[in-house]
This record gives sequence, C-alpha cells and structure tokens, in this order.
Amino acid sequence: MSPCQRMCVALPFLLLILVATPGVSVLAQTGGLPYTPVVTPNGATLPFRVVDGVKEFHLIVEEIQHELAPGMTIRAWGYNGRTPGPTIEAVEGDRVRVYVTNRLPKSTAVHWHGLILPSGMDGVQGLSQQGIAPGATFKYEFTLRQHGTQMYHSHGDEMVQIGLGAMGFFIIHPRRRETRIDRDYAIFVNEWAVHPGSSRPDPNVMTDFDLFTFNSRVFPGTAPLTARAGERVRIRFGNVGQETHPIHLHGHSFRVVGTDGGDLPVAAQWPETTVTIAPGQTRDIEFVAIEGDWALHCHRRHHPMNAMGHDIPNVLGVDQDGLEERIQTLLPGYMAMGETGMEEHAQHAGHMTGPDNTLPMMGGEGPFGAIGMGGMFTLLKVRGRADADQETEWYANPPGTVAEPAELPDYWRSRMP
Ligand SMILES: [Cu+2]
Repeated sequence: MSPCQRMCVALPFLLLILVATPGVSVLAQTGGLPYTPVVTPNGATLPFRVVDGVKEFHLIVEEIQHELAPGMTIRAWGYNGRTPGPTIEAVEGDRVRVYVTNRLPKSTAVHWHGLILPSGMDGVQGLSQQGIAPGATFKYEFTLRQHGTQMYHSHGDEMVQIGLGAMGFFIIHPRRRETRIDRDYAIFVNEWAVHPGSSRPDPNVMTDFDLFTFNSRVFPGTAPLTARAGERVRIRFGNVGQETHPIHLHGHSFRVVGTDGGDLPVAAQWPETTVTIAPGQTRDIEFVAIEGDWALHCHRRHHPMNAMGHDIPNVLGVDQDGLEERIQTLLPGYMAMGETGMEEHAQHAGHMTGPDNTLPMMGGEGPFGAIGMGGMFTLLKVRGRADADQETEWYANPPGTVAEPAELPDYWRSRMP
C-alpha cells in the first residue's frame, strides 16, 4: 500500500474521530471557516461583513468588459465587474442581507434561484417586488433554511440580462458535513452568440450559439482545476442558459452527490462519468483524484469549439485539388480546408487572421502538440506528493504508460483485409 493509499484509508477514520469528538469540528481544519471554501475558477468569491450576526453582502450589477480568452473581449452585463458574478458562500442557518445596486441602463431584480425564502424576497420583478431602477439600491434579507448549490440571476428582462451574463452562484454549506471535501470548485456552463467581429452578445439567438463557456471563459482561457492525488474533489455545475450540457470528466468515475435541493443521501448517489446540467439546474459531483492531466469538457461535439460557424458546406472527402488557387483569384488568402476534418484549423490559427475580436475555432498547445479544442474544455491537473507544486507543468507520465508508435504483430498483420 502506498503512503497515499494508506492516507486514504486512514482519513475517514480520522475524520470520524474529529466529527465525533465534542467541541472539535471541521472548523479547526479550515482556518476559521466551518467549510472548505469554494474556488470559482476564473472567478471570485463575494466578500461579506457581519453586522449584528447578519452576513451582509453587496452586489453591483453593471456593464463590464469581459475577456473570454486572450484575443476576445465582450461587452457583457455582470455583477461586481465579472460574469459569472462573485460566488456567495454562507452556511445553513445564517441570516443574510444582500444590497443590490443597479448600474444598468434598465431596471432589474435579483432572483435567489432555488432558495427557500419569503415570497417578497424571491426577486421576480413585477411579481415579488418593484424593479430596481437604474441607480437605485434594494435590500434583500432572509434566513438560509437549507444547504446546496444554488444560484442568483437577474429576473428583470431575463432574456437580455441573463443572456448578457447576469448570474452567479449562491452556495450554502451544511452546518456539519460527514465527509470532508478537500477541493471544492464551482463552474457555470453557458453559451453565447457573439457574431464574428462583434463584441456584444446577441440575446435574441435561441439555438445557434457560437461560444460555449466554463465560468464565461473558453479554452485555452479556462483556468485548470488542481488537486493532489487521493484528495476528495467536489465540482458544482450551474446552468441558467438555453442549452443542456453533458459534462464529461476523463479518467475518473464520479458520484453525483448533490442537486439544487442539497446533498443526496449516500444511498441515492449514483456513479457516472458524464453529468448533464439542464437550464435552471445545478449538479454537484465528487470523486477521489487520480494523478494525471485529465480533460473536463462538454460532450456535445460543437461545444468544445470556438466561433463555430454552422452554415458551412460539408467538404469532408471532397477532392479540393487545384481549387485553392482558382478561388484565390477571387478571394486572396482563401485556404481549402476540411477535406479530411477540421483539426487543421488549430494549426492555421497561429498565422491566419480572422475578423477582429474573434477567436479561432480551437487552440491550446499540449505536451504532444495542438490539443484541437476550444469552448467548454478545461483541465483537471492532479499531482502526487513528489510533484506537489508542478501542476503548472504537463504531467510527467511514468515510463511505459504513454501510448506510442508500435510494430503491428504478425498475427494482426496477416488478418488485415
Ligand atoms: Cu455543452
């Protein structure tokens, strides 16, 4: 048994002792917080202050310049300078007060999605409250009567305001957790229509989106998730977009451990390698991290792609010999591509120029060449103790564990058609 495996076996017992010992809580292990703080990759956590026992937050909804990846910035609407807005974290039983200041040119309201609260605090403009006029500040206050991965988003002219990025996580930790989470991540899945050469997301698009994001970033602009081998990792996914996103993690079998309704009892958790997050849902997954560099991506084939034009003719298998020169007399710089697939786009991305403020379909270099991905794609980088601080490097595969060119054995060669 490796030291790491021994640790994994011993850890639950240690935790049991800690949890079962009066006066000792998980509090002691997390620097004063009764939970492992959530990390929102490419995002932030909303600071709070405590006033007479109430956790007080301030959200400012406003127009922002948001970078999807180096080379492309959009004019979005977000909270406190970002989309998704900063993650709100609190604990079941907390009383929270959230001031919301509207710096949009239009009235808004903030809906606390999935929260159990008084009807008048639900944040639906016109139904539960007056709209927050431009320049005005409203106060929301309620007690958290549940735990789970919840969300907040605009509920005034939703199609436009959410379509431009007005969303964030509202994560409520349970008072006590039986199993410690070592790494806790939160990722919004979303899709955008930003037409080539423009910077304003088009909220009128219903189905034909061209950019697909994790926390409003596209690969290679997505921050990797990191962990040590053997650690228990939770990833929370949220979706207030238009599409479902089946998110697939390589190299692991995870358990779906929570929904918007809170943590699932152990007997109700189910193993998966892909979890689908529909609009309006959140899903939490957990797994024990295994060493390596692993892909985490949406499994809809167009979603790990950038600026995907869907109206192009299919030239797969079409002989384009001599075509390039002929078309270049009309369109200088034309390149005949797609005859054997799309992957050459990744190679051409470096020297071809597209419209301003538009990303190539895919990009990102791996240790063995171009990765050929964009959009909803990121990396889970897991390292053992020996490589503790090397998650910025590529994983050093142990000798003999990388697929490589090989001599085909006679047995198979003789049976080749
Ligand atoms: Cu997707």
